[in-house]
Amino acid sequence: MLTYYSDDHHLHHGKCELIDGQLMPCFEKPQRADHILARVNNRQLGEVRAPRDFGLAPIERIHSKAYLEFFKSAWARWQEQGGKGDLLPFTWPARTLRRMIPNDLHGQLGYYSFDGGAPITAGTWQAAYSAAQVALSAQQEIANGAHSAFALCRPPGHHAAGDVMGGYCYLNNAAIAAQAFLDQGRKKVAILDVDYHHGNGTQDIFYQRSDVLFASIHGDPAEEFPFFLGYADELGEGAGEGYNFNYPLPMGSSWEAWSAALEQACQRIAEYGAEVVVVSLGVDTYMEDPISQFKLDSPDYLAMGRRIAALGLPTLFIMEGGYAVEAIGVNAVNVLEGFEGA
Ligand code: SP5
Ligand code: ZN
Repeated sequence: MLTYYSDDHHLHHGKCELIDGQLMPCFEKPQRADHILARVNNRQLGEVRAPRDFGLAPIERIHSKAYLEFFKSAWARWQEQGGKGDLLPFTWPARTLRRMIPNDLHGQLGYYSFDGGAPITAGTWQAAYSAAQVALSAQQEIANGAHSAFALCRPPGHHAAGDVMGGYCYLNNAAIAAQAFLDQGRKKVAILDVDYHHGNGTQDIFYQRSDVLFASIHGDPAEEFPFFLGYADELGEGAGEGYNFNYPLPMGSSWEAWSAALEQACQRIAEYGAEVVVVSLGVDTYMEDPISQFKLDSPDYLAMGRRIAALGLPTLFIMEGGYAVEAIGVNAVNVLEGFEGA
């Protein structure tokens, strides 16, 4: 399987995030992608290529121009103000407040985000832009006839909606790739989100559409981030009704419960008649993940890949979360090797 990867992800390295009342070093750090790349090479999964540049147009199919303009220019505005640390939001337009777009940089940052987990640093835009190009390059590989491809994206994307960042995510790489398939003539794309957290951004983007089926297996949002989306009764609306499926699982779930949900999700995808599958590949379901509460073990990821392969569909893997840095390469590449029949 071909891997697409850009060193530009190193340009994004947030300093800290608020965890349990303490400022901790960001869990979403550059070593994550470095470990996955090392494992890809180690296992000789296949060639590793730098992305092509497809420009902004395919990104603008998912994200609003205003949001992209804000994100792209935010760091420079912060520098003009003499900003020192990372750019982080601290006020959001929650219930009781108006959804204004204020003039102030931090006011706008609150408007365009849903949590304080997506710091903007000097290189964040370039890193996120390149991650989207990595996804688009791998997408192109499949459009050209490959049965599978791996987009080693960092930063991840599934929490980002059309004009909202958060949860370590800025540009929704999976959504951008899914839309590219449709724009090239495919009619039905399935997104299977196996990250520990609900892919709220992806769900929101396609919630009213039937050309993308979204299925997500994740920690029950009643107990886990992102808390405010990802419940089982969210089935899509309007034309999208019946094309959104959430499988929230209890804290502590292991492969037995997780694989039963995967089975259901795969059956939905097969019934739908998807032509291609985009997998939002997070491996924060791992038993030793520092911020998550599932109990998958490394061999389970081989079985995960085998079940996805049994769909018999062209499959684009897009890297999302996973914070047990030492094991992240083994676990992510196990899914790919399982898919390939190792
Ligand atoms: C892409 C992705 O996986 N994003 C996840 C963002 C999660 N942010 C919230 C983290 C909250 C962690 N709480 C951990 C408590 C440990 N005691
Ligand atoms: Zn996650």
